[in-house]
Parts: sequence; C-alpha cells; structure tokens
Amino acid sequence: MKRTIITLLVAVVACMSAMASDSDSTTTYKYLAFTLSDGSVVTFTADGLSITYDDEGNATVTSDGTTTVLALSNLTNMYFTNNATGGTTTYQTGDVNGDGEVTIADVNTIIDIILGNEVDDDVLERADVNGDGEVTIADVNAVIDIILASS
Ligand SMILES: [Ca+2]
Ligand SMILES: [Ca+2]
Repeated sequence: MKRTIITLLVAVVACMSAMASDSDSTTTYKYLAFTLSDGSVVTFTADGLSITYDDEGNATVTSDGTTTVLALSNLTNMYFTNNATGGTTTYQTGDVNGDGEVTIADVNTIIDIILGNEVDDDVLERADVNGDGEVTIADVNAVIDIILASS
C-alpha cells in the first residue's frame, strides 16, 4: 500500500508542476478527476485543492470547502480536466483552437500547423477536421465549409 501512496503522490506532484509550467499558456485545468474502481468519476475543483494521505490507505481531498475521503485501493485513475463531470472536454468539429466556436481563427490555426508551427497535441488532434489522420489543406476546406454552412 505504501508504494501505491508514493506512486499517487508522485503523480500529483507531476501534474501540479505540469500545470505550473503551463501557466503561460491558455491551458488551465479547472478540475481534478478520480476514476473509481466501479468506473464512476468524482471531480474536485482544482483551485485550492489539497490532498492528504493517511496510514489506513485513504486519501482526504479538500476542495472548495468540502472534504471527501477516498480509499486509495478504490482509485484507478487520476487526471486533470475542464469538465465538471470528468472526462475530456468535447469540442465541436472544426473548433480547432477550442474557444467554443468555429471561425476564421480555426482556419488560421490549421494553416499555422501546415506551415510547421508547434501546437498542443489536443489542438493538433482537433486540426484533423476530416479525420483522415493528417492535417492538410483539406482540413482548412472542411472548416470553411462548416463556417459557410452556419452563416
Ligand atoms: Ca474556434
Ligand atoms: Ca485531415
């Protein structure tokens, strides 16, 4: 059990430092989510979050004035998310930059990628609008089609 606790602690520290080093970018996660062994997900507001571990194998999570005790043996996964109910945030097709709407800015983001500019992996994933596995001018056209269809 000690090994599990240490592994979890390392994971938390790694996530926290990833968040800290990310502070210059627009990626800030709002929630920390735990997947329990029954497949359900519990989320906690990441702001002001504190997690402590005790000798009985429990993690006590304090967030937003609420304290929740979770058995470590019941946890199967932990990740940061912007979705209050856990899981990955879903974006509408063509919203490459993830700002909630499909606009010319998404076209520009795809063109940037085609020109070789580095972007986050999730942006790169969404940039393949037509889902053929690569980011090309065809994806630019796909986004333009979406913009034209909605206007
Ligand atoms: Ca967008
Ligand atoms: Ca594509």
